[in-house]
Amino acid sequence: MKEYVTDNLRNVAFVGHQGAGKTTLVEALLFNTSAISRMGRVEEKNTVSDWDDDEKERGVSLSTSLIPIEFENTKINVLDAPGMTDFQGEIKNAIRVADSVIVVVDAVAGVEVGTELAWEYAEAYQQPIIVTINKLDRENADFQRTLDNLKQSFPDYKFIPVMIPIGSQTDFQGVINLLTMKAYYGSGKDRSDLPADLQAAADAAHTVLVEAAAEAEHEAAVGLRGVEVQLP
Ligand SMILES: Nc1nc2c(ncn2[C@@H]2O[C@H](COP(=O)(O)OP(=O)(O)O)[C@@H](O)[C@H]2O)c(=O)[nH]1
Ligand SMILES: [Mg+2]
Repeated sequence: MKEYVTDNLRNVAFVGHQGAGKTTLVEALLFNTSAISRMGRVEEKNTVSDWDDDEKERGVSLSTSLIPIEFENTKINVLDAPGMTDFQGEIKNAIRVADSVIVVVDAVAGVEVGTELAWEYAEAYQQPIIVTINKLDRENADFQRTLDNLKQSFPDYKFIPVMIPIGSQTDFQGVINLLTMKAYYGSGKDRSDLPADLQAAADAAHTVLVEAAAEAEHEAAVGLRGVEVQLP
């Protein structure tokens, strides 16, 4: 792997409740950046991140794996942390050493104990948080319900979608990126125009995103931070 200068290095912790899909997401990122030619599956005990025999046996992550991913001249050191609350130390340390945190949430189960625990640590270390709502292809998955659940669970935070789903459950087809205002289907490599029936919803969500970015920029400019927290 080539050498990267600090400006092109990112350390990102993947956290969330056990089974939300963190390890599978890391596998998909490795596949979509061509680091691997075939996507492994947790059930097949052949993912890159769950390399430990105990992890393969139990089908869960037991310790934090460090997975380098290269994307657009940037090296992203992904810290795939366990989700089980037994491994709080691993979760806390992954969050402490990261630059930002991705909280993975299951769109069927919504916010779970492991989600709250990871959020607490991310807040304590004042980490920027990105939420990935996962498993939208599963029965009973609901993007809006999960978003509302997040807002209720973490009222001090603003949740602004950057992508919205196309279809849901068995009809889940892909996502609309509200930055590029393009649709991405399947593995997401190919982009296309928005489906006509989602144009209005995408325009409205795009406006909310642009306004939130402008507001955040304004807040940053006037130096207001809002919530003060005590480290545990
Ligand atoms: N249907 C569906 N299953 C998923 C998805 N992501 C993960 N899974 C399954 O959910 C289970 C837990 O996934 P895993 O990546 O180990 O979750 P982790 O504990 O958060 O690392 C595995 O059986 C995965 O195959 C998804 O987007 N859709
Ligand atoms: Mg895992």
